Amino acid sequence: MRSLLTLMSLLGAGLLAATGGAAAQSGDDPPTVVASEYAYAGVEPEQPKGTARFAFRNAGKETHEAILLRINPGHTLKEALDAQLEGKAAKVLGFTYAAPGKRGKTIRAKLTTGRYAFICMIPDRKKRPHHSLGQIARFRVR
Ligand SMILES: [Cu+2]
Repeated sequence: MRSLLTLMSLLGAGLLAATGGAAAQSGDDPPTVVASEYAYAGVEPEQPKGTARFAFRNAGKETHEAILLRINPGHTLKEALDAQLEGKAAKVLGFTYAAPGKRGKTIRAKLTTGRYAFICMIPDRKKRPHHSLGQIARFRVR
């Protein structure tokens, strides 16, 4: 698990660096994705196109993450989850995580028309990934 977190952190840092030149959204506070057991709150089901920022806060009692996925056309979120996010079903656009009561770093990603989801892959005590317990927030960009 620790190695996955490290990998995802590095991936997230690389993505942030790659999009770091994008203009900030006029100083507005980004919407906050709030994680708990086992859900997210604060994710609007429809989002505008363009560069988006998502702040992250963990209001739960366990560590949670938010992996932002773009589901590729012709594929499903289930396919992506079944493949542990490897393969063609989805692309990881960003990643953040936070310990209980803490804030994670803000995800920044360029959104184009399509289907997206935040998921948490951290396992519970019985080794079930949190997304299998309902920690998924889907949204759409038209
Ligand atoms: Cu979680």
